[in-house]
Amino acid sequence: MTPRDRSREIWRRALEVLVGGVNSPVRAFRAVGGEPIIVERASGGRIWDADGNEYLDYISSWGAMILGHAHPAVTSALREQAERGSSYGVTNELEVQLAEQIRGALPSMERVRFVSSGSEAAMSALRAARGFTGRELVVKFQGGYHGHADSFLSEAGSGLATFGIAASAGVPESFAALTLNAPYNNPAAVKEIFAKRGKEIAAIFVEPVAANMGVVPPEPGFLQMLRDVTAEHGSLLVFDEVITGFRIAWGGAQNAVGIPPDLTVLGKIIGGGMPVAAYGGRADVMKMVAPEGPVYQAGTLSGNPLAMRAGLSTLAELRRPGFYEELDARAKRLAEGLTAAAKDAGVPVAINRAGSLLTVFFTEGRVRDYASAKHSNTERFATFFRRMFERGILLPPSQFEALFLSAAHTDADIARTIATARESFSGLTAN
Ligand code: HOZ
Repeated sequence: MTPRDRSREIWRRALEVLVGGVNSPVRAFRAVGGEPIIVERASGGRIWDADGNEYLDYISSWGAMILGHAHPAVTSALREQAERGSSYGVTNELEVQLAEQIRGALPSMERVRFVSSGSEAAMSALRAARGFTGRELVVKFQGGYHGHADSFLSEAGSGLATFGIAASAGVPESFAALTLNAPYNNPAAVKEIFAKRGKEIAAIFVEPVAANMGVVPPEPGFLQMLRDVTAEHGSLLVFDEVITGFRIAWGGAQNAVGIPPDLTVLGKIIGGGMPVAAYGGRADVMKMVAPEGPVYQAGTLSGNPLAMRAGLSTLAELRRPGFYEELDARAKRLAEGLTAAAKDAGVPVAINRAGSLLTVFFTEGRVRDYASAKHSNTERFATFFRRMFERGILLPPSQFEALFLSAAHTDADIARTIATARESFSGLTAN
């Protein structure tokens, strides 16, 4: 590692001009201490800071870069499209093609609407659910994260979990009262909420594999129970697949579990690194959205042609036979290696994995919901993070996020990560 002088100088300027030095809070590294990485460039599974230091990157743009950075197919598609115009503000065939690809992969998405971020997609899906049902309440899960719209900012995961923000300021109390939180993987709690207020509930929003309190897979029967209870009460089931879409399987987690939601929220991978998200689902529900219906939602850059090209070229790579099997096999090796390394060092950890998503929780017990995730020793996590970082491995800078493997991470990268973790676990319980 060369001294991070230039990075430090840029960070100092960032603090003067950007809020907290960043454009999204989790980038500030506050939960792990030290100054954050300032990126100069990225390629494959690697990222370089402003001082030329190289890191193996397991943030992968929070999952968007499943092919790795600057994949040649995506880069050349972007280059070609840039010559043809970067924004039209009117309809283009690329939007139709990407929607067709998505519907082909996720048949529950009978109609699709593209937007520019996962937050926008989740917010819009909730508005459509409220418009369709004529109901106001939404049920979400403690530690779940559906972006930063007002309705989703209580007991939320991701940055709120990282910074210990129980509920965001600035959300009117009357809005917050419309959101009901249940513990993840707890069917009895959900049934109780529905028994009391089922007729008022527009929708349940759930990550089919929770990945914003760290990775917490659903227990057998949990998602089916959500499907059943929403159907029984005339509410909608909304799967937030911003992280799991096209990651857990071709299409998303709903294909892996065989449970079709009424609406789906997608983001990250479908944009191939460009700002794209989508919501969609049952045609009768999506018919509520303007111009077909009275639920208004719009966007100048929605369906942006550069973003559509990046998404189309990414999905084409994911269709390669064996893509998910190979990625999962490497993630399994990584999880097994980390488990063994922690055990040998006498560090109690719970490692949760779903496909190529994984989290090393620094806790003794099983992690099956937000309460158990919060038992983690976050100081120990921070020390582990810093040791890995100093040795050239960039992990997500929070205990409550997923590590994202990409297809660009090689077997040698996995072996190096495990060996580095072995060094970093050593003596950790002394902290
Ligand atoms: N939604 C991302 C994963 N939790 C975090 C990205 C961000 O907040 O910047």
